Amino acid sequence: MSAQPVPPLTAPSTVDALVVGAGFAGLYLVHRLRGQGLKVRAIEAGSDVGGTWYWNRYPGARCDVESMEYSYSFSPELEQEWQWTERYAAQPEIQRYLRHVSERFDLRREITFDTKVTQAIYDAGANRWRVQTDRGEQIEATWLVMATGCLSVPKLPEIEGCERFAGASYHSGHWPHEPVDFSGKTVGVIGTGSTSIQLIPKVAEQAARVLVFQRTPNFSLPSRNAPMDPQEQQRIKQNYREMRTQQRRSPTGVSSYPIPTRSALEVSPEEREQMLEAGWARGGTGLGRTFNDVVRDPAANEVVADFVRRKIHAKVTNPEVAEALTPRDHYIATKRICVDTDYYETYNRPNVTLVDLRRDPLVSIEPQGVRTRDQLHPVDVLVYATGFDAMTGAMLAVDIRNGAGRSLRDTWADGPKTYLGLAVAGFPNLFMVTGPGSPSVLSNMVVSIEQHVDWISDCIGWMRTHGKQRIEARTDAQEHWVTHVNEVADATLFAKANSWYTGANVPGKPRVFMPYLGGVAAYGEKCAAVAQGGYTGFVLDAAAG
Ligand code: FAD
Ligand code: N01
Repeated sequence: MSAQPVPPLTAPSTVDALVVGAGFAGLYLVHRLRGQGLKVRAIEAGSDVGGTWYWNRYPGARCDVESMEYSYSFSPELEQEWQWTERYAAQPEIQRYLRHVSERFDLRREITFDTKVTQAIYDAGANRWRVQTDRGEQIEATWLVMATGCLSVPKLPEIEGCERFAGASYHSGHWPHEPVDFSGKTVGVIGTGSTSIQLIPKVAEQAARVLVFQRTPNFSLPSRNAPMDPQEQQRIKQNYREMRTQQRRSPTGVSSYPIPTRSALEVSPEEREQMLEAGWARGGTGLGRTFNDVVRDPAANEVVADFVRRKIHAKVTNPEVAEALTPRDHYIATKRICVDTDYYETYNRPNVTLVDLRRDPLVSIEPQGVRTRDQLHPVDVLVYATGFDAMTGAMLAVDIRNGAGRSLRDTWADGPKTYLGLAVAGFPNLFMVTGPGSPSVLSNMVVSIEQHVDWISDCIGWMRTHGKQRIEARTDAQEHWVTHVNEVADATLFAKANSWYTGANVPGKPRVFMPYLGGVAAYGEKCAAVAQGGYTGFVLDAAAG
């Protein structure tokens, strides 16, 4: 993205709050801030609302937190009127839901679509953010809230020759709106993360052949997705308030996961097996939370990893393929655990071939297909399911500068530092939703988004009633928070994995464990205490820059 401002075509428009992004976070921000009497505008790069669920339209895309939990809690009426049709909603349904929210709460009139924010410069004298868009518009705002998403910047692989490919190619995170027809085609899929694990079984049903190019196998658990049971839906609706309270009191923002109380090493092998079988049968990511030490103790982790490895071998009929699909290079649950419908079973199909890039490394993309060291694999279509520049990518794609002219890119050159994942020292009146240093991607994100939006909106409301204009995180409070985030991460096995949580998937990105592992409940209490203390750790009305 260009850092050069485009000259404004019109006089700057002025708002109280500018929201960047119109996914789950941006929509709720518009609703909350406008409800407090602020003049609000949202700018969205896409042509519609939805964020993740607008962009990721690949076959098989769906959530892996159950639909009844992966939804807004702010409106009991909305909760009651919306009917989910599946245990885990698919992308079209989630996008329909978000469109419904945007219409029901009349949010669209505040949103400008097909427009990217390219630059935001804080004018200390005026206490205003001067924001530039790629359409040449300048907007001035007292408050700038980045609701730009943790997984919204698709990452293409650093493979030589991508541009030479003669067939059609797609990145999963930028999928076309019209359905892609794979009939009769040989399709190459690069990557085997959560996205591919959802996509491959669907593509294999249609395509003549699928070649899966796998560099690192991942652990995947069965979703047990099913049509929503109307009685179960009704039961949850009757108890929604209680469920929402449980979500906020839980470590992950998911009320249906039991909070583990026992070590994997303190139960007998027979009982362990029964507990793991129960988690496997229940479906979803809850299996990873069967014991309380899975992400802390390598021996406990091995108990769960070994169980899943045995399941992979039981599902895949060719033992060589099964072994190639079996992760042995990282602790289970320290990379985002995947959830699937018939992923491993798909490798029993005659039209699906696994290309193990650890044995035969990928060399280049050629006009006809994918070249590995040992051979050329001709394909008609290429799917890049190669992930995202996660957590910081969208923030840093915007040229954000403070009153002293210092950019966020320079400020975060050694990795992101934030106070509570909400604010950055030196950047007044700038907030992030689910920023690095908050539970974000390690939680049910809708719960974390609502908590952040409520905190930000309450903060702005408090500032206005207390006659304050400027809020800025203190450097010492930020340092203290960053140390705490690191200490919590270092006490686990998470930081040992080469995952996007640490930026390891983007060459040159500083290796920092970005999300906060202290859990949704503990984190929420800390944020609430900061607010109740009159925004401790922040300087109010501080000089900027
Ligand atoms: P997003 O939905 O990413 O929205 C951000 C928006 O900001 C985007 O529309 C983008 O276009 C816009 N934007 C960014 N930069 C700019 C700019 N400079 N100018 C203008 N607009 C900009 N989380 C879960 O908790 N459970 C799940 O089951 C789950 N499933 C997922 C499945 C997939 C395929 C993916 C990719 C992610 C999934 N997630 C899941 C994470 C998901 O991203 C969040 O749950 C949630 O949708 C994020 O909402 P958001 O509004 O914060 O960000
Ligand atoms: O991306 P990823 P994703 N050559 O980064 C491979 C959420 N999500 O889009 O591991 C060959 O996980 C890379 O290989 P390696 C969820 O939070 C949720 O799948 O680097 N391969 C890896 O296999 C998730 O974690 C759902 O060796 C290359 C893959 O590409 C996040 O989004 C569904 C390569 C990228 O995997 C991202 O998931 C979908 C190269 N040069 C997404 N470069 C749910 O179910 C990269 N790869 C809720």
